[in-house]
Amino acid sequence: MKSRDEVIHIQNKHLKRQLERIYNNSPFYRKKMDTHGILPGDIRDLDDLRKFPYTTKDEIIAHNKELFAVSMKQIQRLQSSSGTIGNYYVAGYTKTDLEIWSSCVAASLEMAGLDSRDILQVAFNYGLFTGGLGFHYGGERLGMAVIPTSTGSTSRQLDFIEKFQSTVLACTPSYFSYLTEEMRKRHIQAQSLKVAFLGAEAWGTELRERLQSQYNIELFDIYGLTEILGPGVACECGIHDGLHVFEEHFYPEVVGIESEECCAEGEVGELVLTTLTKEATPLIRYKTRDKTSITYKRCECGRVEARIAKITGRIDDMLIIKGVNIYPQQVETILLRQREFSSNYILVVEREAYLDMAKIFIELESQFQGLDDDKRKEIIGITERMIKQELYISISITIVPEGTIKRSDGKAKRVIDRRKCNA
Ligand code: DLL
Repeated sequence: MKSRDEVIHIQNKHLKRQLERIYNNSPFYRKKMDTHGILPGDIRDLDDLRKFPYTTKDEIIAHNKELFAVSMKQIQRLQSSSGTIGNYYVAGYTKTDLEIWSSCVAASLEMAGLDSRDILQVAFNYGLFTGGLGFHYGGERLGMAVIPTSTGSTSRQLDFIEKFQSTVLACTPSYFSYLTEEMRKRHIQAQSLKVAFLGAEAWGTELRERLQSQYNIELFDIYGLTEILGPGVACECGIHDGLHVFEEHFYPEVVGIESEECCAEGEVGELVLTTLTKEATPLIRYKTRDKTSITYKRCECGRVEARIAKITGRIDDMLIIKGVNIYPQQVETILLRQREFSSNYILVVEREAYLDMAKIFIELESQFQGLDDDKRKEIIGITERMIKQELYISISITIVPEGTIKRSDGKAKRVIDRRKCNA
């Protein structure tokens, strides 16, 4: 394993080459650097990088094609983030970019102790979304048998696990919750499954504890985004104390959400990423809008790479209800403290007579469907009080029959903000 100094040395070397590349080949960055009077040689190392202006999502969507630092002839793949026409970002990959991507995903799988004897079932969507193909090539690179079940068709998904004894599942946490719910209902043991990689949306430690206590499956959090790569920017090791960033390829910073100043180690802010080796669509100091903190302490596993804390949501997802700022993830954390509540819920915000009203509709876990009215009232009361005490807002909770909340095989939609429609 490398020392911290070696990692920084490699990063500085890559950064130098990256700045030359973008100045010479990316019209977007050439213009940005000229506007700010920056030449590649002005930034000698990572400390100097603070002089470089941030890159935002709005900018890269507006100047998507000018951002490319290679011609279409050198492109081997395009992937894209979701979004309506005119509001999504397309990332390009050269042959080298694809090799680096699969090596990052393969390294993530290895961190979980997996190898070529494992069978990886990829239940992320295949297509423009990076989850499916990202895991697919990462698994193949490690020599695993890869089953591209993609999303949907839950019966077939479970059938494959049973028939072909998949040992690893990769999907969103909400789809994993749904699959385990179905396994329980259908009395499927799925004993071959030993590891699941969950990512593409935020999920808390409460969900991990709940799922791991029911199934003997070790859950690994994997993070990534289309703009930077796809899955494999950072991943947990077996210690599960933060996600190791693949720092040879991505330089992470955490900056104040309002101040945009660099945060101290451990302080929560916005994650900013620089791609150090990406050839086709390089990004410098990209503001991800994801909330986390960073530590450079050596992990108990021995690795020295920086670790980011579990992402606690997107800054854009922040809701202002009656003037109070809350993140959906904070609500979920409180809900899941009651073991009777399932992770199938929806938070509805609306405006009634000029007042914001927030309501939660939630299902009970299957084994608690028979809960009597008194007990239902009790857990509702406890949870409503906790929300009031911790988030300073009143949210009413209603328990709905099992199956009412729409299940998701991709990123789940947990919030309906009707105020936006009425505005
Ligand atoms: O979600 C890439 C991915 C696929 C990551 C599969 C992990 C597994 P996008 O669709 O571009 O790419 O969405 C990126 O999803 O900025 C975060 O807000 C969120 N996100 C991704 N991974 C995590 C995670 C993929 N582990 C956006 N925890 C990011 C929390 C995550 N949020």
